[in-house]
Parts: sequence; structure tokens; C-alpha cells
Amino acid sequence: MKLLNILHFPDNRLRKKGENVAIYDDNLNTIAMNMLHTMYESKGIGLAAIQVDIQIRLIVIDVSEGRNEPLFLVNPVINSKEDKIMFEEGCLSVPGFYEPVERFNHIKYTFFDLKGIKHEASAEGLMAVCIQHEIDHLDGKLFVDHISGIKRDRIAKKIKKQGSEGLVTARKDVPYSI
Ligand code: QAP
Ligand code: CO
Repeated sequence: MKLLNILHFPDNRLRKKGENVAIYDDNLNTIAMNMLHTMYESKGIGLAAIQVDIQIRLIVIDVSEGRNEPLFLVNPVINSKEDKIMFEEGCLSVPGFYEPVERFNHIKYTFFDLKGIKHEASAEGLMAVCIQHEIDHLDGKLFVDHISGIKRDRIAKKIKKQGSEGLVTARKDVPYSI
């Protein structure tokens, strides 16, 4: 398994959108496993393909205590959302910064698994927030887009200054494609 390089805000590549996955093959599975490995190594609970510079609609999540209940969401879509809440969020692409964001506490969503089988599910609390956060990534959106522009600019400046590139180091010589 490979550790992938996680892009950091304000990298423009985080603004790209993910394409729907059409082929469920070994390549997709390899990307998913490498993303999961990278997320666990980075102590994250969610990671979207866009964050590792792969422009497909794929998310890995694990909000379990034991960090042994991974979820792979391909082409996820939220069909209903209810009950607004404020949730303190962070992001592997915005290391060291946490801000409250308005989200929904209950969602219903559909997704495909790595074999291409469609599922319907519902989520609440942390899991629901995490799915909303990760789907934002697939649309080029970050949690800092939900906070004030002044705060956002200040965070961008600090991340650039600390040269946080490479908190998660990975080979940059292996391109992924699908
Ligand atoms: C998104 O975020 C999320 O700053 C996933 O130094 C966050 O995994 C959804 C992380 C909160 C819901 C609630 C952040 C790790 C991980 C950092 C993450 C850091 C190390 C963030
Ligand atoms: Co994120």
C-alpha cells in the first residue's frame, strides 16, 4: 500500500470536481485501499479522492472507535437532509485548524460500493456531517468556504507560512489514472 500526498489549502487542485466513477475495476480498488491507508496514517476520519489529486467521486470514511469499520462511497448522493446543527470541523487538507460549520444532523443518501452495487442508507451525527464534508470535496468545496473570508484568508496565510507540504509524505513519482 502507498501513502498518498494530501493536498493542502489553498492549493487550487482542491477546487477541481470529481468525475463519476463508471468502471469498477482493480484500479479503483487500489486507489481506495491507498486512500484508506493514508487516512489511517494521518489520523483522519474521512478522505476524498480530490484531496490526493485524483478527480473521481470516491470517499473513504471511518468514524468507528476501533478504526476498523471503513466505508467506501462511490458516486454518493444526498437525497434528504434534516435538522440543522453547528459542528466543529477540521480537515486533513487544512491541518491544525478547526471551525464550527452549519450542517444537517440527519441525512439519507445513496452510493455505490467498490463492486458497483448500489446502496441506500441513512446517517446521523458525526457520520452524517462527515459525509456532507467529504461530498463537498468532490465538488471542489472546503469547510473553510463556510466560514468568514477574513478567517479563511488568515488560515491560508498560516498554512503557506508553515510550509505544511509533506506532513504526509508520499511518492510523487507514481501517477494514478482511471
Ligand atoms: C472531516 O476530517 C470531518 O487538522 C474529516 O492536524 C472533520 O479527518 C468531518 C485531521 C470533523 C466531521 C467532523 C485534521 C487530522 C483530520 C487535522 C478529518 C489534523 C490531523 C481531519
Ligand atoms: Co476535508
